Amino acid sequence: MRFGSLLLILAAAVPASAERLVRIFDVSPGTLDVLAADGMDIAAANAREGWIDVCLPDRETGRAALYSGRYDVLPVEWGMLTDENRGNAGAYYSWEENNAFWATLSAEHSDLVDTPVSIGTSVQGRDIMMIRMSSTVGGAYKPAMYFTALTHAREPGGNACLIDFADWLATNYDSDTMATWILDNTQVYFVPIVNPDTYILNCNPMGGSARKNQSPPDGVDLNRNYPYQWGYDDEGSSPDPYDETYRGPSAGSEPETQAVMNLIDSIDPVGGIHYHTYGGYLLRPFGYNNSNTADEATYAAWSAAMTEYNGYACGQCGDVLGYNANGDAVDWTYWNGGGHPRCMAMTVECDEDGFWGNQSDPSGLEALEEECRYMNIWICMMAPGFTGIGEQEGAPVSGGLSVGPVWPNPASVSASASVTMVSPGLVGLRVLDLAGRVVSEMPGMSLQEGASQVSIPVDGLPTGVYTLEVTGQGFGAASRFAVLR
Ligand code: 0X9
Ligand code: ZN
Repeated sequence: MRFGSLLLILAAAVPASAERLVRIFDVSPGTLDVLAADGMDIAAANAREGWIDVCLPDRETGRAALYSGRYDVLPVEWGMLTDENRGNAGAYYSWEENNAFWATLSAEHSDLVDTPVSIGTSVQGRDIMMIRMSSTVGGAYKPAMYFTALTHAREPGGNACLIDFADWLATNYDSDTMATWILDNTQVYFVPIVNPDTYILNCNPMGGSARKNQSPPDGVDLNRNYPYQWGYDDEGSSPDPYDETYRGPSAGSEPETQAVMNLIDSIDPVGGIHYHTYGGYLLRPFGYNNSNTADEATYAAWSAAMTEYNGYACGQCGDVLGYNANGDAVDWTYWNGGGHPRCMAMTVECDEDGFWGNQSDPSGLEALEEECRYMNIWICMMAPGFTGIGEQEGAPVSGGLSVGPVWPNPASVSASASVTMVSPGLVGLRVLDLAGRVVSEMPGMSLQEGASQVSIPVDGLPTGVYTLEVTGQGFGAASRFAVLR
């Protein structure tokens, strides 16, 4: 007892070394390189507005003057947990609160939420937990979606967005068309805390803003450790073990990286989001050299639709943040050269004030969760209809007829599909929306034996995921496709 109170007094007498976020304005394109060369910890950046936030020890905030005539020392709670919020993460969710939330969600919705399972252990031996959600309704093949958070241990806003989305899905299943469609047609995999060791340290006792994992001597930046183009160059990714963007001794060296990789390689997701904070961005590959992927047109269209309401800035991280970064999770997850097909992977940088800005503001956190929820819903409803991304080619032959994939997919002006008949006969073609409503019906047509190309009217359809249904001679077949406007 006496020993315990002595420890408490000592702890109160030694102030934690406070870290402050400092916003440097009017930065030129080269400023980031200079900051990185000086070993500065970049917290966030906005290339279009010309500012960079850096993390500096409390007594050294004046160093910002070296880089610009204009800078602001940001409020202390933007950069760290305040004393009263240590241990419980304030309005955010601590490690313990996460464990309780996911266990309760799975117990209360056991038909929708699997029991949390470990997909690997961290450097310090903590379980990295994964939770799968899906309903018992639906076919044998249900495409996977993935969502991760807290790769960077000081970014709890993304974790809150995952908790909100999982809770929304479970609570609204059967009453909301989109929640029902997502759980009936997909499997949603959550990894809410990729980097538990440092997250726990950041919550208690440090209240801090550490980014890397706990690998000796100073941690590895897990978002530089993924094997695709790992160490391509030293821009935004460092070979120096003491740098905040240290990429590790080898590609995929870290147990936390391996846990996420093993999961993605085993579930072959069609799409998903790696959550980070902050700035208000929706980012897409490639981050390593700022080049477009083969799916740039689709990424651009999805990004515009996903940010319709929250106004997040979209693009590659080189364009939006102003720096490239190799070895990051989104490039590797998109890439099909590892153990999974290519996947429409994206990064969200939540729009909030610093890392811990909503710690005492639950309403701010709720607003953040809501603005991100729409992006989560949208990608879950769109990615499964995007042929070539995981989707099985066409639909299985059902009795006397079969239908191939709709092309192009996504469609906008016109589309067609190949219908194969075992014997000549009359067929009916309908297009259904996600709620199963008939949105267009074509006049019955008679088809010859073998394959015929039929055109599908898509010009009047809004952006969304649809099913082409073909029926005839007592049989039916279907093919899913997307329309993008
Ligand atoms: O630098 C990062 O790892 C991310 N920003 S953060 O402030 N959370 O550290 C951005 C990574 C974005 N990468 C790609 N779009 N490829
Ligand atoms: Zn991050």
